[in-house]
Amino acid sequence: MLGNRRLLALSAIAAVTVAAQLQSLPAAAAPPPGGGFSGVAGDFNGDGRDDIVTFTRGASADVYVALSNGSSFRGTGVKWHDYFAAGTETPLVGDFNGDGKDDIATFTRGAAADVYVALSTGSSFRGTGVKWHDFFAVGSETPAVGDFNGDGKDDIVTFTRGAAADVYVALSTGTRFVGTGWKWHDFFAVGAEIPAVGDFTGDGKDDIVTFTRGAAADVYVARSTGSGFVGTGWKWHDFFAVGSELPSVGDFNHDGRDDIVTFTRGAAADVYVARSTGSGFVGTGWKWHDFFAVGSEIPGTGDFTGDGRDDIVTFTRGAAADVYVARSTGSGFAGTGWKWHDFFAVGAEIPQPGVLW
Ligand SMILES: [Ca+2]
Ligand SMILES: [Ca+2]
Ligand SMILES: [Ca+2]
Ligand SMILES: [Ca+2]
Repeated sequence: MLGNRRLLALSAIAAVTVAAQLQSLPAAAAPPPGGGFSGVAGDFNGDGRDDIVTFTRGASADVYVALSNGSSFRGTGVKWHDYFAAGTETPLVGDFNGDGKDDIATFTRGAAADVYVALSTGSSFRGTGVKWHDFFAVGSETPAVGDFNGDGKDDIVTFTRGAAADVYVALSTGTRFVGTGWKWHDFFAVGAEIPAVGDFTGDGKDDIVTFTRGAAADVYVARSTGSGFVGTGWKWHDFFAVGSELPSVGDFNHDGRDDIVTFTRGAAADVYVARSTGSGFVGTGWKWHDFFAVGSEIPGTGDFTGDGRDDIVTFTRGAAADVYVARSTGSGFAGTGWKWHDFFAVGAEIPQPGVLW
């Protein structure tokens, strides 16, 4: 933790040369404090099935993709970019130019607060050093991705969290993100709460959610109007994602409204879902899987089978680097020990989708 704080402080000094900084970084360090990945999956070749990507970060900054064929992820060592998301940058996934193929973005954060995008060609990510915004997600803010104005092009959001709890958005034009200091909410995701993005109302514009976790385990939503997030203190669930569980988002029953999921991990490895009604999340203690994302594995969500219902994935990482999927039936996740890849997201690489905090 101390090491990470030191690295973050270093990254905040713009004068530090990239080369010197990279040499001081361990390959694939943990995300800096205040960062976070809410776990959005991408369909990189546009065939309707979500795929997986992993970022080595560090000095090599390689990006590998394995494509879903509906029953497994294919491809080992297929490099889609050879220098993206260096050091401890925060890489995320979204379709930023709206062509139906998901792309990648990386946020340097710190004092530079640059945002770079590489667009998917369907078989690689194109572009090195293409800056789409030069001041977004400053310091230790938490960036995320969603289509907040519903124009088919994914936009970016950043949460300051802490006491200010401000939320800023920059909209995609298809070639860059516009808007600096456009505050879409001034009190959301307070302190160390965990924010995420999803279309909870089902109107085509992505909304925001925040999980207090801990003993309260409250869940709040603010709805996008296309130019702001409205609603303060709209509690959509009062007991979900307890303690240090990892929450995420997906449309698990394919009704057009995003639902919420929480992974207990550890030895219990339970998975609970509460489904959106459009104005609240219903269901307490609805266990959709009783042994998934064990120990400290990295879980995520996506429609890997392409049937419109979001499924769940888990990455063991480390030396085994196994990837398991359980498929949504609309009322549960089916499959235990369905290995979809046996060597992906090795060591401490950052896979997406993957919820890391
Ligand atoms: Ca695909
Ligand atoms: Ca795209
Ligand atoms: Ca948009
Ligand atoms: Ca739903």
